[in-house]
Amino acid sequence: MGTALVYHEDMTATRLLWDDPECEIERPERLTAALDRLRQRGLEQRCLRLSAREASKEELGLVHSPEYVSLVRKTQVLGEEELQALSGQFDAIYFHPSTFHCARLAAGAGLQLVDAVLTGAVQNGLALVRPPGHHSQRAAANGFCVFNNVAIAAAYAKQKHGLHRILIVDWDVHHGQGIQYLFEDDPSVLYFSWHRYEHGRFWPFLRESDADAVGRGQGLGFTVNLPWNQVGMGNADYVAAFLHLLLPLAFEFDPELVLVSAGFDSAIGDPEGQMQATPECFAHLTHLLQVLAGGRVCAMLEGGYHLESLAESVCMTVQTLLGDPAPPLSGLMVPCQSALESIQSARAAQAPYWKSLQLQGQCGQVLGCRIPPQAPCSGYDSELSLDVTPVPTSPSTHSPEGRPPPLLPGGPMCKAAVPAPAPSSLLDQPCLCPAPSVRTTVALTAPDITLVLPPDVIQQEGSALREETEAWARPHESLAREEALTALGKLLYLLDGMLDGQVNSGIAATPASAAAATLDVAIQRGLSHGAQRLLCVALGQLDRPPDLAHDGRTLWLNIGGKEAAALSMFHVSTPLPVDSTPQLAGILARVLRGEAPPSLGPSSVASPEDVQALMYLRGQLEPQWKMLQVRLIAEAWLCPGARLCRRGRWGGQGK
Ligand code: Q9C
Ligand code: ZN
Repeated sequence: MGTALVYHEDMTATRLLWDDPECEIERPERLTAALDRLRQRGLEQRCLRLSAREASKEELGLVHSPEYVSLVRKTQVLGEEELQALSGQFDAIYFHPSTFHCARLAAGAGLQLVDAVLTGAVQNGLALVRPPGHHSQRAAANGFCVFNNVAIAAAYAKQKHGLHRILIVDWDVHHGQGIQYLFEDDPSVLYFSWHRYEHGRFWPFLRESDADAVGRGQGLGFTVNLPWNQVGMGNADYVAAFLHLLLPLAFEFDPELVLVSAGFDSAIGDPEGQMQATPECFAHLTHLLQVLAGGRVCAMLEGGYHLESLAESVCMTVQTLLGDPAPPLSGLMVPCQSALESIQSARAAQAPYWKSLQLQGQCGQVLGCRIPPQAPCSGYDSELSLDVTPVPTSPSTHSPEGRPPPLLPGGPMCKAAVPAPAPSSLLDQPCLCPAPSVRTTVALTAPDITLVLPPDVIQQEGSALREETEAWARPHESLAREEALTALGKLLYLLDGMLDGQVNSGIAATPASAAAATLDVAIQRGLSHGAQRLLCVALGQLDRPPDLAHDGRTLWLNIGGKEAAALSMFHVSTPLPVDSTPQLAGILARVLRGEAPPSLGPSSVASPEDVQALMYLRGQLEPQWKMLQVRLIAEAWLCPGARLCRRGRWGGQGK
């Protein structure tokens, strides 16, 4: 459906006219650097370009007092000394004769973006604006922010478009206290912010930036603060914050629109943030938000002061909004202790207001699980994923930093990431892997499946050579039948297309009786033809268990399996109910093509048995899979359910 890019050159006009070390980082080049890089990457050209308009007095009045708007209007005619004097009345603010015009364009850009998304002209978009907005308050400029662009957009989406639930995700490294103040008693706006906090010793030094500020009155639980108490937070910490805190609440909230206060001072290299997340991380954060609100995501620039890091991160965000797959993340995906403490304290503060957190609070920990495994296993990055039953399929490839390169030349790996860049050059080596030209292919023509597919999915004509297919099929009795053999030939051809980087994803149908054998072949083929690691997700029960090599290269997840069991950290099954109707193939195809999944609706509570099964599995897997860890180790020792763990099948063996 498309991505809007809202911009106006006039927004480069406002700038600092006097000496002020605190404010000098907010400069016009921020916009030009981002835009130039978008052009250079061919990303700007792929967007629907919209010229920003000025927000009206009434629109600014949605969140600001008329007196404050008049005050800012008057700065247009002030001389430099008067501008400087007025600026001094606010914290970290400069005014320029063009500030009022720029700030009205910045707010107006957000409104245009919201209009474009909510009228269905585009699916999502980014407004490249300055001055930024999230620190600005009803009657005060603050922290380079004059009008609160994102807050105005939220109020406008409620008033003009009649929305009832808006999620604001503020990934800027500073606390958007302006947005918090404006919506703290409003349950229709869920505000999430992470920010450098250092126990209150970082700007803006507010008590109300801490995790225990959760909103007031009707808005209790609709302000979510995640204070980072150390600098150096990286990809794993950011992703953990999304997975363990933001997303559970966001799914339960079920927003109709997602607004992003997209500050990139939270990225590596930024002098303000001092954090370590690489630009690719913003592709993943964006991607994680795209599953919400039917994919209606409006991002608006806030901070970001390292021009190179900013430009790269903006590209990652836009590229993902456009539907390109997210590039691999560098580094081990292990959140640091301080990040876990912050996430846990925010979860504890929010737990009274959110069912999704209450469920996860239950526990089934094992004392034995606390012992570290022999091999330090931490992150698992699958390069290929197979999703099976009722129809097998697959997306996404990567070669993360520090991992061995693909076995075969010409594999799907991002060429720029091989060989792995030195840690210091993370920013100099943008991942230039082009998205494959074919996004989704249908390999097999089972008539009932073809029916539910989107019309523009490409039907695959090709098949692997007959002899080769027969050779792969030979060890498997269930693959002897002609029908199964034909299906296998098409699947092998699809796999090769993916491993060569020509096809991004695909769906193949196979006879149910041959499902397990087909998967065995697909896994073997994938691993012997260039994939380092492979994720296999099976929905429902197969005709027999898979034949896994247990070498850690295949991660097997059976949803809707017989029982909750972790046979190893690489072989997991849960008994959750699965819906495997033919329509599932249609939804799967749309999502693989990059469409947003349908909203899950107001959250229903999982059954106690399902929750128990999941908690049991989490207890089993947490010691090996560091990304599952949300509790502190000390806390887990005290956990009353800990005794359960002694029954863990392999939790206590790692000594
Ligand atoms: N070194 C935005 O990013 N100065 N505003 C902090 C601490 C103010 C940041 C000084 C930073 C304002 C939108
Ligand atoms: Zn900031």
